[in-house]
Amino acid sequence: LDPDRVRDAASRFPPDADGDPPPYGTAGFRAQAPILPPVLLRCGLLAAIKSLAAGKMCGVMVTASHNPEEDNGAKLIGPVGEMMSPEWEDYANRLVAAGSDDQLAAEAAAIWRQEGIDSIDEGRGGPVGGVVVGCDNRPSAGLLVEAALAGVACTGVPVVRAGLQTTPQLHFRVRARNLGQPWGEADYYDRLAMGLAKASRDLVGDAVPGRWAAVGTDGLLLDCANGVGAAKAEALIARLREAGCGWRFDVRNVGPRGLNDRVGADHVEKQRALPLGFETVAKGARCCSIDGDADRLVYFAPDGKRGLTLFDGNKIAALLALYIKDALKGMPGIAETFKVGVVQTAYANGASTNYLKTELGLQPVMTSTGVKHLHREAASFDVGVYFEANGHGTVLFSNDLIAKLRKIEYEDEAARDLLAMAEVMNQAVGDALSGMLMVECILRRKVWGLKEWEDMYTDLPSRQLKVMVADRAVIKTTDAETRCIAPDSLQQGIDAAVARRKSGRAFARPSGTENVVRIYAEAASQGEADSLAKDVARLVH
Ligand code: NG1
Ligand code: ZN
Repeated sequence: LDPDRVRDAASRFPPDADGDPPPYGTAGFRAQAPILPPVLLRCGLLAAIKSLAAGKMCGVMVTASHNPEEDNGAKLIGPVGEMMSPEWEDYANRLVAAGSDDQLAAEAAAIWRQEGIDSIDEGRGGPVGGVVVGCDNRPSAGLLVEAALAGVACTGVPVVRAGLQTTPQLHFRVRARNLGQPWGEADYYDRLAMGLAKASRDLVGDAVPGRWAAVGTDGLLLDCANGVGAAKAEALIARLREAGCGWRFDVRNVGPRGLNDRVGADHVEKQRALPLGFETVAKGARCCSIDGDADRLVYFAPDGKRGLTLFDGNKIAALLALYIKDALKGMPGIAETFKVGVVQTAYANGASTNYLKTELGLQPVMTSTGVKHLHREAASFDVGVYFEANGHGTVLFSNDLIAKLRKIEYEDEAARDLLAMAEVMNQAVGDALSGMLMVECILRRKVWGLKEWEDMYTDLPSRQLKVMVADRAVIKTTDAETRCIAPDSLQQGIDAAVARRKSGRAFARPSGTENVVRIYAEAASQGEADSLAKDVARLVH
């Protein structure tokens, strides 16, 4: 690594003199866009080192997901399309904390040595790697992409501009390239369209299958949060049409203005409010929202009183898990050897956890918030379903299982269904467009309207609050963030408040993406859930 080239690149994107650099949070770096160019430079640099260490392509996605348009951020993508491991998050923090150009050159050189890049390269006869940089449609993207590219280029590692991409598309691309599979954007749409044709057993040919029309369901209204997912959803739908799919989609909130502003999955899930532009949609219509970078998906139906019925990540996970369980019933004798698991966080509604246990006989695994934790757990199963309540999730299939299914796919319909599901569901990361196709497919296959889906289980009333505090880091948690171990008497207070409510459950944790403490409460009635959340908020203050 040539320190002069690192210093040169860094001098073009100097850090802000005042203000601390942002820490690596739940899903990468996030902050107001003006302070981010030096952070993106460092992300590019780190992704380049990672790609050399692995001898594979890595990625940098410039996005702040569901956060306001003025914010931006970076998600780092490892060689199998995964999020960076904790060890590399530490490296990222070290580079971002390096204020001066000299400090940066020294830190980068230290990581380079620690990873033994020079000797790896000699062994391979020269550097192998590459970094692909993509972005969402925020106005600040241009400069931040340049900064990331400069960070890569100063290492000599080849860089690729992917332009506008959804986060899951970029993860898909990195993973597919490194696996030697078709990786272009068109290949992404092809895979989804072909997978859907198989998963739906050619139901795609019908606009509205007769039996299904009887449950009163029609096309899907899609709220794209005015984000990058709008154009990509349209491209996907065009590809579905080409493949003969007659399903109706009505794509709304297609931007370019108003990103995440009272629209999108986060708004719908957290505010339980209709997105802008859906005020006059008929009661009971099937709608879904994705977030600003299209890695979250929630479904909803207007209730006719300006409110809505929500189908959050847990409800989506329950539907997917039921479908998988049903498919496995079609392969007796073999299915018992497959390990099927569902991964949730403490934000999962207690009723969903209960449904998975009692109705599906699954024992959900609980992890800390953040998809990287859920993903890791899910990957330990043959079929691992994971979803955060906010709608981020997917279904992972082990290589071993895929190989077994391939052997029997010609004689076994259920094996074909599962293989098709593995094609539709993004195997790298949660993907709103993948999830949407799979949900649409399952509802049609089951001849289910929203009513049937809703009736799988009834959510316990819940409430989420955010509390501003001077220093959110004073709150420390354990047991997958369900219990506080600091400050001292906080957990005792929460326990006492919970004990005063019927079926109460509550916890508080510092956010990893915003300067707030998040409170979650659920109880037998909405009034009790609300007052429990307020009590906990008071304890946190
Ligand atoms: P924080 O801010 O750490 O709660 C939020 C979400 C996460 C995850 C990240 C990344 C909630 C309660 N938290 O994290 O699930 O999606 O953003 O986008 O929704
Ligand atoms: Zn997102």
